[in-house]
Amino acid sequence: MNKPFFPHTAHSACPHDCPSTCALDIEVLAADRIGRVRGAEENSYTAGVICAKVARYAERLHHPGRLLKPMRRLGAKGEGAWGEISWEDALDLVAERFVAAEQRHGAEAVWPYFYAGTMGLVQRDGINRLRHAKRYSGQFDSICTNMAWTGWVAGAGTLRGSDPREMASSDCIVIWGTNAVATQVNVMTHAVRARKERGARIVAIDIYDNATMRQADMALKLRPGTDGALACAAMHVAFRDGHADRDYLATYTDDPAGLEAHLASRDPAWAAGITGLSVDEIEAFARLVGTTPRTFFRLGYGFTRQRNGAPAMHAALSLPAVLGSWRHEGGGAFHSNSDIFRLDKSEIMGALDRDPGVRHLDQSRLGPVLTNEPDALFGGPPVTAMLVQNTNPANVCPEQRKVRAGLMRDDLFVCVHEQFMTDTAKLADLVLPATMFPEHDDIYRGGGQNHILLGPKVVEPPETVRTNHFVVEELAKRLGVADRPGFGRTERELIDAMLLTSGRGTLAELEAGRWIDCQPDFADAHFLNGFAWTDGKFRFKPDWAGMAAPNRPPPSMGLQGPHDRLGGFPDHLAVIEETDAEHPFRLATSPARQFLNSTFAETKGSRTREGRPEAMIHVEDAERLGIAEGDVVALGNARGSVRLHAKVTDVAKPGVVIHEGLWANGDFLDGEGINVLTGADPVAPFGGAAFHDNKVWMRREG
Ligand SMILES: Nc1nc2c(c(=O)[nH]1)N[C@H]1C(S)=C(S)[C@@H](COP(=O)(O)OP(=O)(O)OC[C@H]3O[C@@H](n4cnc5c(=O)[nH]c(N)nc54)[C@H](O)[C@@H]3O)O[C@H]1N2
Ligand SMILES: Nc1nc2c(c(=O)[nH]1)N[C@H]1C(S)=C(S)[C@@H](COP(=O)(O)OP(=O)(O)OC[C@H]3O[C@@H](n4cnc5c(=O)[nH]c(N)nc54)[C@H](O)[C@@H]3O)O[C@H]1N2
Ligand code: SF4
Ligand SMILES: [Mo]
Repeated sequence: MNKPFFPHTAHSACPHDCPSTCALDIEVLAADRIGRVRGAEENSYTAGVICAKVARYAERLHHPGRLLKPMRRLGAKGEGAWGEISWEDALDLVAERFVAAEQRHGAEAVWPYFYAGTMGLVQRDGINRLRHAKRYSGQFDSICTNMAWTGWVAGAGTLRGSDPREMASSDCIVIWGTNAVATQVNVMTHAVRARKERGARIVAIDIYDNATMRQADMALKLRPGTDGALACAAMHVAFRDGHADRDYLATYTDDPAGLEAHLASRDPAWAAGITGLSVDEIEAFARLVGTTPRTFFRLGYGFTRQRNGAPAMHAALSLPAVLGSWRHEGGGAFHSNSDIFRLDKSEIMGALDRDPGVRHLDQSRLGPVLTNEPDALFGGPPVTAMLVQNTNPANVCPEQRKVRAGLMRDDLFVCVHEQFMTDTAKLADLVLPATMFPEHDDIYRGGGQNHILLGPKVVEPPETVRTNHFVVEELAKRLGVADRPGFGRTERELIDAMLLTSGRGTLAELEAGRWIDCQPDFADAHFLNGFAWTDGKFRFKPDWAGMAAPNRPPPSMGLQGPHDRLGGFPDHLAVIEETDAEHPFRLATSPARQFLNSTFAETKGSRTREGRPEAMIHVEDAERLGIAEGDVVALGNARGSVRLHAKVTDVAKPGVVIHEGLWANGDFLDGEGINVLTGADPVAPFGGAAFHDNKVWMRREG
C-alpha cells in the first residue's frame, strides 16, 4: 500500500465497537500522518457518512498525550510515578511474573483480559491464543451483548435479520432502545432517506429525549425496563383489531393461540400503568405498526441493559412475528448480523489448545473476581497476574470501587497495553504503548450491517509503539508456546488463511474489493425459509434454560442471575431495580455522542462538545430537592456514591436520572466514575451487566 506521493487517500474500516463498522477513506498526509477521515461513498451501508468523532481521528492518532514508551511503576500503585523500561525488559518482566504466578497458584491465576477497544479480529482476539496455549483462566464475555443477543436468539434461533439497507423501502421504522444518532449514525442515514423519499414514519422508543427521539415522528418515552409491557400491549391490540397476520402465525410461529390467550389481559391500560406511557400513545403506536406492512423494527442494545433485558428483547421481537412484518420488503426486524459472516477464527484464537476444563471468569465481575469473592472465582485460585488489552475496566466495568480495590492489590501484577494513560493504565505495574488502527493490519465484521472489511496498515506508527499482535507473539516466545498452532504468523498471513478456510476468498481479493457483502438472500434474511430451529418456527415461548446461544456461559459457570423467573410468553418481568423509599430514582448511564465507551474521552474535540459529567434531573425532582442548574449533586446506592453537576431538564420522566458517558474517572469531582453505581450482578439467564438499571438516592451537595 505504500504510495510514494502525499497526500493520498487510503482505504480502511472503523475499528471501534460500534454496530456501524464504517468503511473509511483516510487522507494520508505523510508516511506517519493522517488528515481528514471520511465515510466511503461506494459502500452501500456507510454511504459516505460517519460520525464526527472518527472524522476527527487525526486528533486522537497525533494526540500529545499518547503513550509512546513502555513504563514501569516506580512508586505505590496508582501514585503516578513511572520509569521508562525497554521493550525487551518489559516483555521479560511480564513473562517472569506470569511464570511466578503460575508456579505459585497454577496457570488459572493468570487472567488475560480484553475487550473491544479494537474490533479487529487479529488484534482483538489474538490474546486468546496465548490464553489457550498456556491454560490461563478463560474470559466469559458479558459486558455488552448478552441480554440483547440472548433475547433475539430465544425467538429467532440465530443472529441475523432483514437487510439494514432495506430501510430505504420501509414505510415505518421503529428505532427501539438505540440512540442511533449517537451510537450508530448510519441507521439514521437509511431511515431518514426512507422518510424523504417515501414519507416513512420514524418511531423512537427510549427513556429520554435523546438526539434520536428528537428526530422521530413518534417518540415514545417510557420508564426504564418496561419495554416488554409496551410490546405485549402492541401485540394485544394487533390480535384485538385484526392486524395480527394469522396465516403467517400459523406457518411460522410455535403457539399463536397460546400467545393470544396470554395477551388478553395485557391491554394498553395495563401497559400504561407499567410504562408510564398514555393509553393513547400505546394505541397510536400499535395502530401505526399494525397497519403498516413495511414496518422495520431496528432493535438496539440500550433497552436490554436492564435486568429484564433478555425477555424485553424477545418481547419486542415477537411483535413483527405477530404482524407478519417479515413477509415484506422493508419490513421485519434487525439487531445484529453476527451469525452471517462465518469467519473461522480458530487459528487466531488458538482454538486447538482450548481446554474446556479450564476455569472461566466473568468479565463484568472483574471487581468481585479481584476482591476474591468466592462465587466469582468458581472454586479456582485468586487472580495474581493480568495482561489487559483493548479495554479500560477501571472505567467501564460495573462496581467500580471493587475493581479499583482489586487492581490496587499488592499481590496482583497488571500489565496494561494501551494507547493512553487510561484509568486502568494508571493502576498498572507496567504500561505498554499500543498502535492505533491506521498503523496496523486487521479485518473487521459489521455487526450492525453486512460487510467484512479490511483495515490495512496505512501509516507508520511511532517507532516505539507495538501492536497487540506483537505483544502476544513475543510473550508466547518467552513463555515457551510459540510453536503452538496459530503462532509465528503475521497479521496478513492470519487474515489470508482465515479467509481461505472460511470460503471467503483471499486477502489479495479483499484488498482489491475493500469489503465483502455477506448479506443472505431476502428469504433467508427474512426467515421465510423458517426460523433457525428444527421446526422452523419462531418461539413465542422460549426454552430459556435449554437453548444454545452465542453468549451462553460455559457449563462450569451454569445459568446466571434469577433465571428461574424467566419462562412462558412475552411479559413485563419485574426483576429490575425498582425504586424504594431509600432510592427513589432510576439512573441510566447512556452513551454520549462524542465518546465511544471510554474512548475519545481524551480528545479535546469530544470533551469540549460534551462539556462535563452531568446528571440530567427532571425539573419536578429538582424543585422538590432544592437543586438548581449547575449545582453539585451526589447520587448513591449500596455500591457507593459519586458527585457531579446537575442539569435540570425535562428530557426524561420524573424519577429518572440520565448520565451520559463514559467520562474518565478523574473528570468527576471525587475522581470516581459513574460505574461506582452500576451493578455487576449477572443478568438472567446468560449473564451481562445492567448498566441502565440502577436505583439511586440523590441529594444536593452545594
Ligand atoms: N457515541 C457513542 N457510540 C457508541 C457507543 C458510545 O459509548 N458512544 N458505544 C458503542 C457500543 S459498545 C455499543 S454496544 C453500542 C450501543 O448502542 P445502543 O444500541 O444505542 O445502546 P445504548 O447506547 O446502551 O443505549 C441506547 C439508548 O437506550 C436507552 N435506554 C436505556 N434503558 C432503556 C430502556 O429500558 N428502554 C428503552 N427503550 N431505552 C432504554 C438509553 O437511554 C439510550 O438512549 O453503541 C456503540 N456506539
Ligand atoms: N456506565 C456504563 N458503562 C458501560 C457502558 C454503558 O453504557 N454505561 N457500556 C458498556 C459496553 S456496551 C461496552 S462494549 C464496554 C466497553 O468497554 P471497553 O471495551 O473498555 O471500551 P473502549 O473505551 O471502547 O475501549 C477500551 C480501550 O481500548 C483501547 N484500544 C483501542 N484500540 C486498541 C489496540 O489496538 N490495542 C490496545 N492495546 N488497546 C486499544 C482504547 O485506547 C481504550 O482505552 O463498556 C461498558 N461500560
Ligand atoms: S464509531 Fe461507528 S459511526 Fe463512527 S465511524 Fe466508527 S463505525 Fe462509523
Ligand atoms: Mo458495547
